[in-house]
Amino acid sequence: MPRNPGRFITIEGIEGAGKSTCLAFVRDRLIQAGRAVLTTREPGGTPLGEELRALLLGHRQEGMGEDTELLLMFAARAEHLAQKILPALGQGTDVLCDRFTDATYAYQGAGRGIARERIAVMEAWVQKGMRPDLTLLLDLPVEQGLERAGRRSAADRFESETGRFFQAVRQGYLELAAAEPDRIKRIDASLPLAGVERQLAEVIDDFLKSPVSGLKPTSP
Ligand code: Z5A
Repeated sequence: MPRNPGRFITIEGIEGAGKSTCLAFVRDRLIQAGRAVLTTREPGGTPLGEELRALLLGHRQEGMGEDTELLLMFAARAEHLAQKILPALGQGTDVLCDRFTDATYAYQGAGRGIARERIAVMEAWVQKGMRPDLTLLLDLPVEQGLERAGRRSAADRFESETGRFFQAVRQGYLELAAAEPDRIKRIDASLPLAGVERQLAEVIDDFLKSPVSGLKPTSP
């Protein structure tokens, strides 16, 4: 008998929202529920994807054009899907990914100003209708996210963007969540960690009660 496909869960949010911190909590919650889980990230997740990530985030490519940036994000994603995400889902393993295509709509779309329709063309081409089953959007005021992120190491090419850029990215994420409330769950990430984890636990537990949906088609 064929196995149920794994579930594809993504975590999104602006800089310093707490994605890496929360990824471990969500992974542990899924494992406690008896799920096999693969964690990964974008851009990256494969040897080629990690090389593309270094190009995308590094300061050596400061003048990178926005179309180039968009195409490299999707090139990394195509590799990631083929080499890692789809094989794992096919074996019944849940895939928990730090960022995916919602980040492209938020950063390259709302942030850089690339038209949504152009991103949708790339999404359809690379993903062929495949989308996350659940997306956890860690939302908090930009100043708070930047303050948290500022406690860490030197800023990469994205982290060096202005507060205005991140305001546009946050707004972009909130619009995505408003358009797809069933898939994208907004988590108030401004709270202390225990409060964030409480919300995550509730959403994950509800999600696990729902029937396995497999790979969701892209909405028209
Ligand atoms: N990008 C893109 O443009 N287009 C795309 O399609 C994709 C990505 C896929 C790399 O992503 C960049 O790629 C990203 C967008 C772009 N650039 N930016 N910005 P990334 O995910 O690797 O980079 P990031 O946003 O900088 O994520 P991060 O550095 O991993 O931050 P985070 O995971 O959201 O936060 P954190 O490391 O878990 O937490 C930050 C600090 O806050 C840390 O000290 C924690 O201990 C603390 N923290 C976390 N939660 C809390 C709470 N609740 N209270 C208090 N303190 C907390």
